Amino acid sequence: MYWNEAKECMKRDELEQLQLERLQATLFRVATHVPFYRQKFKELKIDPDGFRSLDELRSLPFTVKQDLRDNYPYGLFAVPLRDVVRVHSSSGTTGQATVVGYTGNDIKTWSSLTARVLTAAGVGKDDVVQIAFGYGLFTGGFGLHYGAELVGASVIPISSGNTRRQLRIMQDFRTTALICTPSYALLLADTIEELGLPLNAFSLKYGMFGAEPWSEAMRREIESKLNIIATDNYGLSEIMGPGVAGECQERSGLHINEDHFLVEIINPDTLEPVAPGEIGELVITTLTKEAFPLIRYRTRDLTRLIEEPCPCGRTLRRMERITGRTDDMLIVKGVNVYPSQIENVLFEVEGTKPHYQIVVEREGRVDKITVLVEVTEAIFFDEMRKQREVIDTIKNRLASELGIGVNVRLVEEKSLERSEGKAQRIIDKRQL
Ligand code: DLL
Repeated sequence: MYWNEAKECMKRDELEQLQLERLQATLFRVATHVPFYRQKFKELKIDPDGFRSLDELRSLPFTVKQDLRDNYPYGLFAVPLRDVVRVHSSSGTTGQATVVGYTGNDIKTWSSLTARVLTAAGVGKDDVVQIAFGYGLFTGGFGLHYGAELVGASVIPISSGNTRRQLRIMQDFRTTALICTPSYALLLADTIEELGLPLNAFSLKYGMFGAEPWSEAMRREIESKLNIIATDNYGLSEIMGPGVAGECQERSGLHINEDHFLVEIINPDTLEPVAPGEIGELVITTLTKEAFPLIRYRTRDLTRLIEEPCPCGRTLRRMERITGRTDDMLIVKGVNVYPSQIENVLFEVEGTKPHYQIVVEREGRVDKITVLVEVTEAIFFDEMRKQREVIDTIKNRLASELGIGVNVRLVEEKSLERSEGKAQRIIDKRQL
């Protein structure tokens, strides 16, 4: 099932022609209306009218998060505020908040793109969709809400939090599709178990999860605990919010809405493109945004492109699930460590639960990582010898995966803080 077959299954050369035309229009738009880009183009002697091929993309300047902060709040908008009908903002936990805006057309485009992602995940007009993403300045709730209405589903805009109420409504309203972060889906699943609610009291069929990194093992756990098909979807507020990319039911990579977003994968150190199929930083140029177009935005998210065709028939290229962020990377004793590497090891060890935290501390001049991981009651209350075995297994596997020693602490089930939105996996005490 497609939402827009003509666009989702375009021939490559036609898609590239469309991308080029849309890129030309976007360059004209930013050069005319955004002083920041006008200035940059002038410095780099770029003639926005002289753009003839997508290969020339590499001559364009990058845009980074700091540029958004420097132009807070409305400096990068390409339309007057009078034409803006919606504003969203990022939380600003790692610095000054950033603000993004949408025209009426942008909202229509956004709705149609989240409708695509919903349709690819299996959600349609017969579904009852419970949106447990926050509604507000965060783009998750509203972004998927409009798409879900567009596909004709019955939408429950419950927003995040209040887990028991979520479950009651999920039962009573016969929710068939759950939309939230993967960590919140697990919390809901665990709470169902804890309350002893029978799974057949629920009507769930699909789960659409995103907004934070997760792993294949976590998908398996959620799918079996909730008896659903769980798909991954990706987006970021700077670019639009959800709707940038999403998995189809093949569940092997996220189709990028390439007719609206031009993607590149670069080496974050050299800023050069990586070889095809290699992992690097995802860079996105918006092709149709009116209020807030961005050129070569460095997402800091790490992924790789999958060139092989997908059995679902969509020709939109896929990207692999996000494996981390360049700024998530911990450098410990000179070694690069990504939380996803640790998560993968933890999940392979019998008796661990999908809840963990990585604490980084500095003792003197030496960095120390401690991984806290929840284990089943049986292990937690088992003899010391058994616990030691589990710890040693994890330590050895982490040492061979990461190349450095890591401390491991087993903690009791439910002792690590749960999140109703994005889970916080890293506690870096070095910054305190
Ligand atoms: O999280 C938008 C969104 C809402 C996407 C709902 C999907 C569903 P931000 O709050 O700006 O926007 O955070 C964007 O979250 O750069 C990634 O690092 C991370 N992220 C988003 N989706 C995924 C995903 C929304 N599927 C940042 N897998 C991005 C891994 C994700 N990381």
